[in-house]
Amino acid sequence: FWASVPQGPPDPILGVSEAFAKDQSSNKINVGVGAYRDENGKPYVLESVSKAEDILHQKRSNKEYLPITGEADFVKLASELAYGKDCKALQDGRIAVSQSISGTGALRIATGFLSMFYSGPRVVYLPNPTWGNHIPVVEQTGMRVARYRYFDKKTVGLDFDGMKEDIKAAEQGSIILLHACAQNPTGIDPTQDQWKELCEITKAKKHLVLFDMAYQGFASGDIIRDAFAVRYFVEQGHQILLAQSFAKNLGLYGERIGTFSMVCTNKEEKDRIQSQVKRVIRPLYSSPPLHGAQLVATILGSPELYEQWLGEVKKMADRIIAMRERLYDLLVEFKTPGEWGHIKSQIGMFSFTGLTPEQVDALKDHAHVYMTRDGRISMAGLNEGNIQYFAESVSKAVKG
Ligand code: PLP
Ligand code: TYF
Repeated sequence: FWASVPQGPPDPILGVSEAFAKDQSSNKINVGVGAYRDENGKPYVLESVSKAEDILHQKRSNKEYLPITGEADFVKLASELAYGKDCKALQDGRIAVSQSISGTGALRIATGFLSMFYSGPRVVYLPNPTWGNHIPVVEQTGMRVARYRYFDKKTVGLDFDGMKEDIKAAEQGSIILLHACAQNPTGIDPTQDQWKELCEITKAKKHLVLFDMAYQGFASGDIIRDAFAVRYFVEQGHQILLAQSFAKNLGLYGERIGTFSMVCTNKEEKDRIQSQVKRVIRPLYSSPPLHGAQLVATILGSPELYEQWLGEVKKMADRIIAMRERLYDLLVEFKTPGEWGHIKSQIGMFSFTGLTPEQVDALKDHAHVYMTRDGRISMAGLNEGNIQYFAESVSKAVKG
């Protein structure tokens, strides 16, 4: 049956973890995948999550199926977290929200829905560069991918003029995907003033904006501040689509918990939209998983656990910032050729170092240091125990 099926390529990011796992060296370092590690390099389970686990365990609740659109308390609390409790559209009951299989699942519902119902241009504009999985998630539903400029190699910053030009030049009514905060892989976000401009431009062109919010809390350490773009666009009347993930900010990677939502013009439209979102979800997985939704609802629904969680998000963000400063200082100390200020100015989980694919290969082959070939590093993979060796190895690779 399957003689003609060719070998598929490995995921460029998860493939790095596979190669890392095979390496026997004791000083190996994985700064590939974007998953938080604590100061000992270990996966981190948040204390607020552990407490919520205990509460759920005591409850001994049943394991019935959830509704297609998910656990009601979770969906309500999660959307308040993204849009803000005082969001008018939310209060009006005109945002269609569903639980999703984390951020990826939300994006897939989005493209599934768009491919069935969107009458505008069937093209999704993605930033260049972007998270690699965006491309197949769009293409699998028969939509086309186009790109807008985002990263300026010369300044190692945002190419804001190029971004605006490309978004303006896109056919009216195009779908524009925007990373809500802590852009992956560059670690560079528009400023609040730049967001305001983007809001106007996309509105003038009647573009449909799809926000991907996978790192709320990781950009600034402040959950509310990181929701600025999403909330501002909605305030300004944009009918956005939103993919929300709790993988990073609650450390719930494997629980696969998030939401997909669409801001509608009124409640009647929301009900119609929601009935069709259910039709997108049903053939994919019938209904979503229970446990992650209960965990998140327990935390967001308890003032005490919520406060504790905010502190834990800040702690993760602060540790990453401390690593940025330390890495910068060490690269300078080792007299590494080039300018490294961007390591400190970039935000979120990642730093886009500017290392070339050849330097990345050399780091793997000679130093057992693993990262994606675009030179992106996950800052969370660094800690006091390995950063000296990491910086020294990078310095050597750059000197050639
Ligand atoms: N979007 C971006 C930009 C990401 O970096 C990620 C990866 O973590 C996701 C979406 C989806 O992640 P998940 O499906 O684990 O929520
Ligand atoms: O960019 C990252 O590292 C995260 C994690 O197929 C990730 O977004 C990477 C690849 C993938 C799923 C998640």
